[in-house]
Amino acid sequence: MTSSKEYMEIESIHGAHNYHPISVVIAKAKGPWVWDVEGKKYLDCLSAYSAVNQGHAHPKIVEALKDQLDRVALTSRAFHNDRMGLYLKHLLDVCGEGFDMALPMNTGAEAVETAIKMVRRWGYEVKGVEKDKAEIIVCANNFHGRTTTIVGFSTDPLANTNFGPYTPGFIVIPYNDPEALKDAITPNTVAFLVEPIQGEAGVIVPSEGYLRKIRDICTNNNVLLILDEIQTGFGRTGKMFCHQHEGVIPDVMTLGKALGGGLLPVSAVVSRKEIMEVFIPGSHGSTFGGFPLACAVGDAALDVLVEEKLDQRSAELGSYFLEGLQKIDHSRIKEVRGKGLFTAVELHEKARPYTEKLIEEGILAKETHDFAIRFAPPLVITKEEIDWALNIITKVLES
Ligand code: IF1
Repeated sequence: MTSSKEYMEIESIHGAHNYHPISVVIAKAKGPWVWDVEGKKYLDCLSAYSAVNQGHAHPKIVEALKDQLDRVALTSRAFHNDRMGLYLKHLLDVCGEGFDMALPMNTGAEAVETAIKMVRRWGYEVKGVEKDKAEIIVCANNFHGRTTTIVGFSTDPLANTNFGPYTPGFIVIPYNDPEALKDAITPNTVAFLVEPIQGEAGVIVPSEGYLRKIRDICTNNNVLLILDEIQTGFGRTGKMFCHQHEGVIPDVMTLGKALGGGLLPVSAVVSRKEIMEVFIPGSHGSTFGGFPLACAVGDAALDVLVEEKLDQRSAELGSYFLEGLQKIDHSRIKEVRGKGLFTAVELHEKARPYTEKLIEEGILAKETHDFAIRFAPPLVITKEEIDWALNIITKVLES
């Protein structure tokens, strides 16, 4: 048998060094648990950055994938397939009021790129912005993906250094600052692209009322509001979508991660018909976007979220978990924050030694931006498992 160390060595020789993973080699996973090559068991508190909300290898989603494999996996969009229409209808039902058309893609970054193309076209063809003058407002410390256009408006040097020249037409404002949005809007502004909670920035929860304020500002200025719910969507924050906490509806929403049920990259943009209809045949697409296998998995992933009420579970267990984290008593803790099962503990010191200790103790968690540790377990986690985790987290952070 090959050891974890050997797997890491061979990966390091042959794989590009665009990551510095924590030294755990995962070989198996089920529900909220994963096992390494040596058979050691860990509680997954990252959930593949919220792509595994339904838990690893959920039987219903695995079965849907296997069934579809026996029928047809891939058709391309040159032909229709018998899964896509029903799947998109299902997705829109789950998205609720305000969304009546969807465009399927694969990765989150592709969904964001799709949204960018769509609102630019809307700007020229509906709003009447002069050719090539469209502006999209984004926030500092955003994370929307890794394409050249998207990293061009990132403010993180790790993500964007020496990848220029960058795509023009993006204006950066501070997060959680409605006045800055007002000031940045010009007649050429077509959209405001923002995360309802900033994930990569360290689970930054904006002030109560922020989403309502930016919704109003966008509406009053004929600017489209694009919410990137790729990480916050599908129950992670205690509602099916994070914007539902404030009862607002974006014009455009990007979705991904948990839409693939932890099995496949499945993403989508949802919006209203009059906006989505700027796409005509030939203007956008993807070889795999909307492929039958993804639709089958997406359907089952949505079923599991709804049937198991994972949004409610996230709300209830999330408050419980957050309370537990807030009870941890040590001066090294600067702040504990979160919504639903999307939480982070920010320290006054570097977090890496603590994530390493947590891993020794059987909890997979990852630090973000040096000082914060993100805790975002699969939403199928039980209260008993949370108690077990809180015990260990408390011990490690108070040591
Ligand atoms: C990596 C971060 C999380 C996202 C939002 C779009 C995308 C993401 C709000 C793009 C992706 C992932 C990417 C992944 C790590 C992870 C991440 F730390 F990088 F920022 F979750 F916090 N919008 N986030 O969070 O989706 O194209 O990756 O499917 O790059 O290692 P994608």
